[in-house]
Amino acid sequence: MKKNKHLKVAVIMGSQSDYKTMQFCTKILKKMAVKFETKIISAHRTPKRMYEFANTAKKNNFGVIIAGAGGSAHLPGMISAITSVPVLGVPIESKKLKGLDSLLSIAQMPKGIPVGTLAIGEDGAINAALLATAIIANNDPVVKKRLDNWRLKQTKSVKKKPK
Ligand code: RP5
Repeated sequence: MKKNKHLKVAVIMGSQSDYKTMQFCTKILKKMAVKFETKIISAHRTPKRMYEFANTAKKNNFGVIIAGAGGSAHLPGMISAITSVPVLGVPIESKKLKGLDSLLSIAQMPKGIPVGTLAIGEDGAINAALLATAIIANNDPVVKKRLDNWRLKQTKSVKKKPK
């Protein structure tokens, strides 16, 4: 079997405090049976850990990196600067600015080093997992089928009339 046939997703976050948001992401990945690993990596508190992780991400068979960060949320951009593995950024809702700081920090990457930016908080964490699943599904028909079924179930759950 080719090594990259079953690429993993890395779910990284700047702090333990981000996990209450990022667990919405891991719940979806579990549902989709997509292989993932979680890690706390802070761009400013653990810069060596950040470099080491990003520098070995491709070799370690990660096909997508989801990075949650809050405030001056430089983690996703820094990771993307080190590796060409696609990076999806989840802006964590911050206490002072309600995540607008995180959103703008992640979305406003200058050209050349992209970060796919999701919505602030829980919605972003869930959509990051769905997007990562879709990326993995490009090379994995079983994951694609699971994702398609999940979407179909969601569609069917929408009632035609309000009660
Ligand atoms: C960022 O600072 C983290 O991503 C987190 O959202 C924020 C606050 O971190 P803690 O002070 O809770 O560790 O680096």
